[in-house]
Amino acid sequence: MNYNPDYKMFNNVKLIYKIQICGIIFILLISAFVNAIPFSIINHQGQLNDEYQYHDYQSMTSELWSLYNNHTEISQMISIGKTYEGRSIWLMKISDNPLENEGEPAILLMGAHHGNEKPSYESLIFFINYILETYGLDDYDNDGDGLINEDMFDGIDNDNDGLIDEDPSEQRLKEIVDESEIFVIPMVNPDGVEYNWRKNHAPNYGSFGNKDEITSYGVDLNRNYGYKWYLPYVLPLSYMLPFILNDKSWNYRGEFPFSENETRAVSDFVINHDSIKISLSYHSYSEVIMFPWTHSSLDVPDEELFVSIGENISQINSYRLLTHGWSGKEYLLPRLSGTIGTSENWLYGERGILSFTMELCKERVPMDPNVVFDYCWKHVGVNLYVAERSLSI
Ligand SMILES: [Ca+2]
Ligand SMILES: [Ca+2]
Ligand SMILES: [Ca+2]
Ligand SMILES: [Ca+2]
Ligand SMILES: [Zn+2]
Repeated sequence: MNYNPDYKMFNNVKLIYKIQICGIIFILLISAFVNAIPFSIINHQGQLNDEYQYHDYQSMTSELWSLYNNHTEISQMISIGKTYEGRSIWLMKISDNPLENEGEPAILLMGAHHGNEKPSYESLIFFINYILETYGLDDYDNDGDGLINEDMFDGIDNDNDGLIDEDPSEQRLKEIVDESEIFVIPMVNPDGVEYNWRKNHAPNYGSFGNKDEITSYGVDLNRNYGYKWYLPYVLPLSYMLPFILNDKSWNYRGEFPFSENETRAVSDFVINHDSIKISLSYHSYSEVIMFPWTHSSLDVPDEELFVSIGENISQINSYRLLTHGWSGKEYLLPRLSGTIGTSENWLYGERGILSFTMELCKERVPMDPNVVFDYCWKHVGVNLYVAERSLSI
């Protein structure tokens, strides 16, 4: 094993015992959930009229432990660090031989850099659930139409029955899991999730850390990654300086690059795992797919590769691939309006990882269960596609 000391594999036997008892209840709930989902999505029956119940940090943690305990042959729970308020930032590794570092092509999936963007982690919890519960099953007829695997994950209605991707291949899923390593951090910012707000919840002592008393709380973690971090001082107007430099702003980027526990936890993990080829960082909302640079309208060196992967993702989830800024005019505004300190910029600029921003949904937190199932299901397909694509990079 090659993890640095921060990455503690949890081995508290007592706790695991307790969780196993809770786990029995959870397993019943989860299996009902998982089995019900594909059909409710596929049939669009809309029988669940109640508002969807999103996870919180505690229910996610319990569920991940329970899933891990039931699938230790292909998963590993790792704490990559702790938040200011002491919550573990959980990473689920999914692959065969999970305790070994096999150096297989890897992908990194992240949610909740912004704590109030609930779909970003919900879709990843769903994904973990689906993969762990499906792995190793024989090919089966998911939609009960008598045909097996007639409509795979590709965003296309392969059998022309009006339903999209309703019966994917279980064998293909197993092959992808066996050949790659899938790292999932559903909640990068658990403190933000707890407070249901965008930033983390570490205290600020003035925008430049020069005050004696707490002036506000929280840093926008997706402005805190250290790539070309000082650029705004050269071109201040393009980079929303008043917002990123003000500790009370929702976009406050912190005192210095990687000043926050959460961004350090992610970057330490990435630096120690150089087999990561592609990353998807989930946010909500607006149904778009973006990629670097976020600070510039220049093409990236791997522009064609980004566009080709982005177009395939777009085929699966029907989101718009944003290649040249919000203005719709090439080079008028940089992608993301000149955003400094994003994980995408750092992952690609420093680590060479093909990093995408995924903006889920048409609203920040949809409450209609059918809408939730729909974006969750689509992005199982997206995540599997990306894992498979990483094998040939
Ligand atoms: Ca079928
Ligand atoms: Ca199937
Ligand atoms: Ca179909
Ligand atoms: Ca299909
Ligand atoms: Zn966001």
